[in-house]
Amino acid sequence: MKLDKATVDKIKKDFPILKNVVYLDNAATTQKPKAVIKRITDYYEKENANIHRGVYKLSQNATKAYEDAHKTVANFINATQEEIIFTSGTTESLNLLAYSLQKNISKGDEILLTELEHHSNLVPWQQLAKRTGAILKFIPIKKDFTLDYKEAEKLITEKTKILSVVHVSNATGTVNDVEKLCSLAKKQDAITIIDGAQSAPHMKIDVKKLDCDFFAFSGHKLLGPTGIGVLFGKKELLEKMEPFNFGGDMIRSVTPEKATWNDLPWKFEAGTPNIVGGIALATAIEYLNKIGLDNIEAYEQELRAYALEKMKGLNLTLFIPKEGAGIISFNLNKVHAHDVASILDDDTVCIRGGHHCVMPLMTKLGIAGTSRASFYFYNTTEDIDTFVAGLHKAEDIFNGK
Ligand code: C6P
Repeated sequence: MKLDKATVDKIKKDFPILKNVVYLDNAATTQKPKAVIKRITDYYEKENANIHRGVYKLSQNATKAYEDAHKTVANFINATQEEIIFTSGTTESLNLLAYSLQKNISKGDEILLTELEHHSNLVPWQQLAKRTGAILKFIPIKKDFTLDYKEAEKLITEKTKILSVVHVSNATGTVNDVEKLCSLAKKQDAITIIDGAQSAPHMKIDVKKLDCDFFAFSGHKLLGPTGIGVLFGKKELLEKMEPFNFGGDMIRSVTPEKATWNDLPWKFEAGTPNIVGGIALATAIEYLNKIGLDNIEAYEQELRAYALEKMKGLNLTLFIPKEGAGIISFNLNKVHAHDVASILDDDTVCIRGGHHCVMPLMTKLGIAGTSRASFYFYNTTEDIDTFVAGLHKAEDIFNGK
């Protein structure tokens, strides 16, 4: 579906909340279309039952819908159903890995990240390093906010046991060449992990093409509900890994002394899962598929170019690469990021101001935080006009006009 003005205007009507706000904080979370909201209410009104337990029809239908949701997610990223674990979000997916991969890590082993990592792909590895004596290393960024791939080549050595990298930076919009990094890491037999929180909602993901071992993303950043996320893992690795949570659905058999584990992916989904979250996530993905991820990516590039052109008259510093995703991080030179966000809020424009959960990156850049506008396919050039008008207003207020 080509995203021209008439189409986007029509799409916008699918999102009830967008009647009330200009929403440009899509990197934080996205708004939900009526189809997703309806799927949640329909489930609770007509279909609610626990899964993998009941012999009655209601439970069997819920089980089928939940299992089918795994298939929908698998097709979305070119994986198989057993390789898709539902978690509560990217953060939990990465924490699961940092626990379950612990047996692969010994003192002195290296875990390689980048300087662009979100805290969710940094702190779990800091904790793993603390537990095991492993060493964290970081691929640096250059002045243009892109990764230094020459340094990456030097940093990936036989000591590298895990490479865990962000695909698209939530702070700068930098799109990392994760395929290249994974291929370099594979030559050293390292485990490769991609934090896809900011890529899966905005570009076509093919885990076979990326050839990564693991890929994590969140449902709420791609039209789905909060509290549901995904961990893709290659089957042969998931089979060898120990579960992270124990009890309920992940069990095959139990004696007073020991237990054995269920098949994939249920081995990693302990307890009663977020059933409705998984089912509504599938509805969100079906909605995205109708539009097409390639169309979404291309349209967001148009919005980015339009916004950057419009922002030219402002006195600001940009913290983005020349080419990047639909995320614009900037500081109005005289106005604190929180003040920018508050002034825009007066005109019902939602953007984020702050450190964006990437404090080490902010420290490296010598700033406390940035203002950040992040786009999705339901945004329009009119949204950007309102946003830029708000920025002029903020500048005028702080210039005493
Ligand atoms: N970034 C933002 O405003 P969760 O919270 O688990 O759904 O996602 C965590 C996460 C992991 N990696 C990246 C690259 C992310 O951007 C995020 C979430 C939000 O930028 C909230 S801080």
